[in-house]
Amino acid sequence: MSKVIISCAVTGAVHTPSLSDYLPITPAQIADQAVAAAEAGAAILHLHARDPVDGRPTPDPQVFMQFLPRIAERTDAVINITTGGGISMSLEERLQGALTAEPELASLNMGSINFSFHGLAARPRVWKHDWEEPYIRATEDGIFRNSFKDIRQILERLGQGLGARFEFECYDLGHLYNLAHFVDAGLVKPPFLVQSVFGIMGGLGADPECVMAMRQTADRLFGKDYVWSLLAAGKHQMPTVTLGALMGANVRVGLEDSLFLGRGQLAKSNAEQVLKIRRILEELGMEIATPAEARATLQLKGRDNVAF
Ligand code: KMH
Ligand code: ZN
Repeated sequence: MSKVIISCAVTGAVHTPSLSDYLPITPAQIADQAVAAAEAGAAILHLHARDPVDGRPTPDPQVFMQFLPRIAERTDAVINITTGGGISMSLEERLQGALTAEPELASLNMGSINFSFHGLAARPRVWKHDWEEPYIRATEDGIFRNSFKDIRQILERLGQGLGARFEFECYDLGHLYNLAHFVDAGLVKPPFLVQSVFGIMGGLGADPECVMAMRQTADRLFGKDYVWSLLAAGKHQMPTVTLGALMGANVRVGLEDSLFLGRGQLAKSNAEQVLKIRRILEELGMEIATPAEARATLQLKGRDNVAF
């Protein structure tokens, strides 16, 4: 059995500061939590930036550059920059962080979907910032746009242009077929990382049948050319990634995907979630991949070739 690569998605653009006091916001908080997650066993750190003052997701490359070097000097974990950004960002904005940092790995969302989390604003709460409640509620009417042209441009600019590889985020079976189109077109070369996403409202549910369907479809389309990983949102996070790991997948955890450690228990840090999944995997007899092993598996360009 090969070793399991743990990714940690440290802050994201779904959750807002009022939902958990433990969500990292400032560059120092993002850096500290990312480094601690790596020390806990995460080989890959998936990163978004937030406005240091009000916690709003930001595409500003200067904010990325306030935490990327701080992380890089303290850990050799692979740094993976989002190109999904946050709701209402243009494609150009979404690309700014990765174009500036030239990372080894960047996320790439493989289709347009309804990506909704308006349920997070369902119950009354005291909001720390005015932007949070409308931001969350607006997702009921939002579309997360990732057209074929958008995807092609990201592959050309970041992949062919800057040597990045991708975390191909697939929320539905059709997204695997979209990826197959780009493999056939020669824009995606093996080995490529398929991050299958479960439990987002607008995408596949976190049922075992869906996990199996994703796996079987990816096997059929890509054979041995792909490296499989999965994440699941909210309460599905730990059970579903454990199921996936038992089926041979790599796993992603982190506060971007769930604010919780267990039922009704907020995670106090990203590292807590990494330690939990690590404990489960090791109890089941699996070994955890180091950053060097993740780089070798994914054939990444290496830390010497990034711009931070
Ligand atoms: N929040 C995740 C389900 C991205 O950064 O490109 C999706 C995500 C998107 O990670
Ligand atoms: Zn993300």
